[in-house]
Amino acid sequence: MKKILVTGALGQIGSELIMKLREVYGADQVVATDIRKKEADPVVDSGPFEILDVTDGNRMFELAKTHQVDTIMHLAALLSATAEAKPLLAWNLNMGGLVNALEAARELNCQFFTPSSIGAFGPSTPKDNTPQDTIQRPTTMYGVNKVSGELLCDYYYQKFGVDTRGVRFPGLISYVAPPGGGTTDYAVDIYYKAILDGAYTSYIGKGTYMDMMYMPDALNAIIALMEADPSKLIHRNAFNVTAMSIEPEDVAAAIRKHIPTFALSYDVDPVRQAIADSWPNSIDATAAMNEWGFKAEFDLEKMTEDMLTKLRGKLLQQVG
Ligand code: AKB
Repeated sequence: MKKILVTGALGQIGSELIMKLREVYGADQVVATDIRKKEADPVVDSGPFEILDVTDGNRMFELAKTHQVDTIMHLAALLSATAEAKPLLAWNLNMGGLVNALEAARELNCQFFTPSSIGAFGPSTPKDNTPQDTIQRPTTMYGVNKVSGELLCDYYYQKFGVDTRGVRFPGLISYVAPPGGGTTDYAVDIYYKAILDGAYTSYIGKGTYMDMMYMPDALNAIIALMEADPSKLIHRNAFNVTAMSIEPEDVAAAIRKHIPTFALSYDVDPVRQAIADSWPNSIDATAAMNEWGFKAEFDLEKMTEDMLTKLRGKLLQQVG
């Protein structure tokens, strides 16, 4: 990776990935793109930024060509709950954007990364320690997009030799940019509410286990996979990665070590609960560990301490 174009740069992953990539590869080497531009945003101000609607394949190609990139990281996509509310938009944006990005990578001979998700699994998938290679019959539009995306990336590698790589991300927790429209978002919201109100009402029910990961581990995973020796990669796209399998009570207990009076209650949203119920309780990341050395540094306790400290600082800054 020498010069990288990133789509969805102002989203939850992009906001932090851009800054990390600029730190590692140089500010001018990372072209951030998004459908909108934010004023006074570090992503916009710290290096090249271009407006890009990922459904516009010509513009995507032109931008990648003009900036002479050798790597495309395609992040722009609707998350699971929004995709369920707007399935046709999700198909058009998630699949249209992906095929445009893959085409640009094919024509310009770029290395390629796009994230899949635990959403690529469904109710008939083994729920515990879900294997890397297993049944994938998701029942959500997001899941259908993710499985199709995994297959499409495999196809571009096998058919055209595009160096496609990807992971199946669990819920990602971070204090920088909030996620939007995901099923796992409760695990971010809970920290904001713990600091601001000392209490949180969860839309995901008690005892619902899902995999999660802290953003610094997710960023390191992306770079490690992209830098990995290709001869060692058996799976290439859609590696299971995870740092913890947790339910709302686990997060509450970790928060109470810092905010003892924190109160958790429930008002379950049937739509997001149904999505969560169709996903694994925990996934097996052995293939990622063996093939490219994946390792997560943050467990629930370490993440909670860091998250509360950093979020407190951020919220105080916003008030002051
Ligand atoms: C979502 O909840 O939609 C995402 C995901 C797990 O892909 N965070």
